[in-house]
Amino acid sequence: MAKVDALPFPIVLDPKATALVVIDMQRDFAEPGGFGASLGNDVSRIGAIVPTVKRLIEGFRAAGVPVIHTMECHRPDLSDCPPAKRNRGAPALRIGDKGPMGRVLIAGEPGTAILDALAPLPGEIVVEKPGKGAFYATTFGEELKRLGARQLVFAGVTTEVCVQTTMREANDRGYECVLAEDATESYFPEFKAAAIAMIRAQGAIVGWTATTDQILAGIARE
Ligand code: TIU
Repeated sequence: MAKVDALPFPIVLDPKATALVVIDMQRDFAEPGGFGASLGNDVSRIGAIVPTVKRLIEGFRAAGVPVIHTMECHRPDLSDCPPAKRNRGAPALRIGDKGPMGRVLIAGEPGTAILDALAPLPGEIVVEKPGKGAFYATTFGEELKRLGARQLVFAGVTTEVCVQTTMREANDRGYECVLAEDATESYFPEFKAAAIAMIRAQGAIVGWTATTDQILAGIARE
């Protein structure tokens, strides 16, 4: 068992029942010309966590603990994109529009791909999700059951949108969730800080938070 010096108190992870879930580390959120930028965001903050996310992924691979990747994306015919999502706000490019990296947030387009540095290895689970949470309209829940996972470590973007939504969904389903605080990022530093604080408040009401070093120290001890 792997004791992690998390907040608000240590958590013991069972590497045989743990998975790393890397949320939406896609070009669309990290590079100019993608979905994140189309919403008016400065995407440069996202690229800065890539080396840390990579270290986390490689540590889990080395420890033989499964790594799951998610991607927020839609079918080319947009049949899984609610009009309310596509029409929200006044983005420079809407979901499905042609941008400099192909059609925004559409499965298979260059801009929708996971960043090269964090590319899934053959055999790793990749969950394509139409929502912010990874459980909605996907096979994520079944994949976790198949793996026998009960504890989930989270990384990726953005902290208060897809990461927090998925952690809340997982928490409600009985999973123990740990957020790698330096392997997640938001376009809004104050939202990242608030999400981390609210996740671990009230005795880990949504889950735990820990640094990548703390998590890997626990996992690697095994
Ligand atoms: N806009 C924003 O902060 N995030 C998203 O739209 N999706 C994810 O968080 N992946």
